[in-house]
Amino acid sequence: MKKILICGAGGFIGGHLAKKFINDKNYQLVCADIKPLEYWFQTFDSAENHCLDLKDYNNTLKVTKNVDYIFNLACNMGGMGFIENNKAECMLSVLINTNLLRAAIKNKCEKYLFSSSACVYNGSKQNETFIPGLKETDAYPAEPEDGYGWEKLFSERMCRHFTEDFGLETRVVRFHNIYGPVGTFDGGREKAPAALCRKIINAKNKNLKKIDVWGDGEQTRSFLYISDCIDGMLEVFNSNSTEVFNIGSEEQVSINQMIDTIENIAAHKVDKNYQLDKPLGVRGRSSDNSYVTKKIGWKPKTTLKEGLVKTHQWISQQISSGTNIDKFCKSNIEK
Ligand code: NAD
Ligand code: GDC
Repeated sequence: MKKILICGAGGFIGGHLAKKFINDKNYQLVCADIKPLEYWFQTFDSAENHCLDLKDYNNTLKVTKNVDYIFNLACNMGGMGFIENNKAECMLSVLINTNLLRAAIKNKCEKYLFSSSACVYNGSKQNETFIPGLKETDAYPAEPEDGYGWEKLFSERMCRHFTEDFGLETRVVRFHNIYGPVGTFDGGREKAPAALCRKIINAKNKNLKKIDVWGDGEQTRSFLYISDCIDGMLEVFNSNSTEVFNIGSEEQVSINQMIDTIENIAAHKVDKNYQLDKPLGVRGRSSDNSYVTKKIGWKPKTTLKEGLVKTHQWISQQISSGTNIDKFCKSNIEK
């Protein structure tokens, strides 16, 4: 039986990963997150749950004891509304990865995965809409997103050097805008798919005909559904390659096109109030999956429409029930 540690298990991707492992008798699951348990998006009583700050080395030593596999999904992050306004906070997440790597060596852990981001990609390659998909090599020459992107790129390289110098098996995945149910959809950390679902649901519920949209709506992205994210991460983890791989979608759309799709799902048309002073991020971004498909054999299965139907339905249920709104909308990580 292997012992697995999920760091950031109280979050969106970590919660779905924990759910994937919790009923597998081959694994003993340890979950760690800085949030109090009642704020975890998904909790499992049969897991060993720790509420602690992984920026602290002693805490990383504690949770990695006798652990075989580590998935580091812990990071103080969010959508553009968060990372553009909390650059230092985002960079402090480097302490999580650094201390987890040190603890992994100390506790002789077998394998370590780091969740990087498409925010490492060179900004000058993302100045147009509908750009060619970004290949893994497009991270250099380095010009990542300010703050958050630099931390991710630095931490990628730290993983590589811990493999080269200390022999730790590391895996690195570069996630491109992941969305789906059981994640943040309000409060400032939400990303565009959840934010726009929420705005259209609220407009329909209040019979409003207009929503606020950040930017001119022509900016483009690709969005990967959570189940594809989990599958891709595990295929990279179980591979024998220590290279960095895109885990993203190649279905590039404009924000306006995504809004059209959500309007059709919600059966509610809205006008858009374009707010050009809001955090915009890059002009265009999408993943090129040719390398990860060739080397690992993974590619996404879920179309944006299919994923948005499930995401819209779940957010709609949260809003109408009102039960767990705080859990999914209050960013309760202390500064
Ligand atoms: P999330 O915010 O839902 O989950 C991250 C979790 O880490 C949170 O529950 C938070 O409480 C926890 N955390 C933060 N600081 C901590 C600390 N010091 N100690 C312990 N726990 C701490 O984010 P997510 O969407 O699940 O992302 C998971 C990982 O994937 C992160 O590393 C993120 O940067 C990366 N990523 C996500 C996306 C995406 O679109 N969701 C895209 C690119 C990269
Ligand atoms: O926040 P995000 O999903 O992050 O924004 C995508 C685009 O949608 C931006 O241009 C944003 O201005 C626009 N947008 C329009 N309306 C809204 O109401 C809204 N809310 C939000 N949030 N956006 C809106 C992300 C990072 C992640 C991660 C991924 C990796 O950048 O925030 O931390 O690293 O990239 O791909 P995005 O895609 O710019």
